[in-house]
Amino acid sequence: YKNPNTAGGRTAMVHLFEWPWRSIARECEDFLGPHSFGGVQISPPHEHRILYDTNIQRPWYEAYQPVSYKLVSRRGNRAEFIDMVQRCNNAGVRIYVDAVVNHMCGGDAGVGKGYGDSAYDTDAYAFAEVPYDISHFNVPQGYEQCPTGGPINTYNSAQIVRNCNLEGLLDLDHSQGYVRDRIVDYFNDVINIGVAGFRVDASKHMWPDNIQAIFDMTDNLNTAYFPGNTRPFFYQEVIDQDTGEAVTAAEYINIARVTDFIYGREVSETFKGYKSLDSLSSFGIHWGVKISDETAVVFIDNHDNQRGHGGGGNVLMYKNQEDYKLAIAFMLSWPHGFPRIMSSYKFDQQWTGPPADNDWNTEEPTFNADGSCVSTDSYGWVCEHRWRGIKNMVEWRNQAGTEPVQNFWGDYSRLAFSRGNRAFIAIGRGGSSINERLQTGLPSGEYCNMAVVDYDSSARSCTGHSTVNVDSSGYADISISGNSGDNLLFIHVGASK
Ligand code: QV4
Ligand code: CA
Repeated sequence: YKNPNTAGGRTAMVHLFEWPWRSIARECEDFLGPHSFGGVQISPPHEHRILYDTNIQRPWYEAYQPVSYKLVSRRGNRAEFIDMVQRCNNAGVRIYVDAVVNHMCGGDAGVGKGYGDSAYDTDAYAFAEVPYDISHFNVPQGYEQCPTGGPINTYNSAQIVRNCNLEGLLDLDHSQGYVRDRIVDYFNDVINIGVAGFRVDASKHMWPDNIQAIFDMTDNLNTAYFPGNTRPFFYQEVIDQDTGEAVTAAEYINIARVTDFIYGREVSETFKGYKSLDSLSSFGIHWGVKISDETAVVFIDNHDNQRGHGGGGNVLMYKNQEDYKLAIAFMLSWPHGFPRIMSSYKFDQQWTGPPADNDWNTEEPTFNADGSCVSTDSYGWVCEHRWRGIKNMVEWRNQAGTEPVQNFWGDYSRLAFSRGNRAFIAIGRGGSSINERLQTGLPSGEYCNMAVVDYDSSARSCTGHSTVNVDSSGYADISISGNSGDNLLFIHVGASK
């Protein structure tokens, strides 16, 4: 379950948070496929509750309140979902589903209908379309099942964390074969459509044995796109920041991959200047990061902690543009974990939903001539994955492959290294310039500095003037000013003149 099942050695994914399915299909064809992105984490595709009031309007987090497993959501219907999966797979880009199966919607919902018209009654714990009834939930089974009688009010008890309601969301009992079967039916439905894997939301709030049993009952991936007997990719959302909680990531690492929340915090703090950049030379499992290379999904920020919750605090995000770009570039350069790039929309309140018209139809991203997404200072899609320093680092990582870190050089605010003889990167933070003759590890040649130019592979030329000349012994003059826009330099064997 740990293999991301990417096509052709691709090594990174992007979370297109709240993007509609039709926009993702187009992005796979026009951008992600051509730029060698491995996959997309999509927002939850299942039917969800519709939340609205005049203060929070239509918050993004209604998506995390399931009403049924029908494929109809704010982001698109079943036909659009199928079309997206097909077109992305055909572009060599995998789809990973954000699966919310720990719970159904909040107990405050009452009687109503979900986005796809399916009825629910949370007082009766009834979800007609699945169907679930009161016997399938933990809290109604009494204090022996959920000792608080309702909410998760402490993270010091595994039983409370796993059998009580997270934020008032009605908690399912996964020890029951019936409940497992309904979840497996949902997983198999999207597997048969052609998805490659799943982010398993709130895994911390499910018992590892139950998760294992559910994963083991899933079908192999669709042979229209994947080799026979390919297992789905699973990565479990477990927030473990080493604070002594009852539930730890270690309980999940033998099952499938796990999201590493220490990684992003440590890299963010380093690029904010709390630690020296050259201390990153030992970054990874020996540095305090707890989850190993082949088990971690790594990221700098996610849709929760960029809003200050879900493990919150101290991570860089798009609002810290330059330091953030460098942190993402470092993540993509470093051989540890399967990296996920966050692609956001601008927000001021934590509940703000995606860019939308007056009827809450999500707006499709549109693009400027330079490929960036159209937005104003406070509104619109950010599209971090289209920033040149980020999109070209995805290709850099693919080119670096499994080569090790070599030729590490650095000090408090600068670093440079190569990945074997295939790729080289240099970073100068906070105005720290680099003017050094450094060993790049690369064969001699004239390489395009992909941090500031693009590469035209058919013409074998850079679409700008920034190049690096590597001599026959691998040395080159490396020069950056360290100021915004000129704080990053990277070259690889796939882009030389
Ligand atoms: C309200 C009241 C409660 C009351 C409840 C029921 O505030 O006191 O008990 O009604 O009457 C929202 C609201 C919350 C609201 C609840 C139910 O914030 O106030 O309760 O819904 O209506 C997202 C948001 C949550 C949101 C949830 C459902 O972040 O705020 O809750 O969606 O809409 C932990 C977990 C981790 C989790 C993280 C946020 O270990 O697993 O918290 N992260 C994932 C997702 C996250 C998502 C969920 C889990 C839930 O990444 O985005 O929560 O699926 O760290
Ligand atoms: Ca639970």
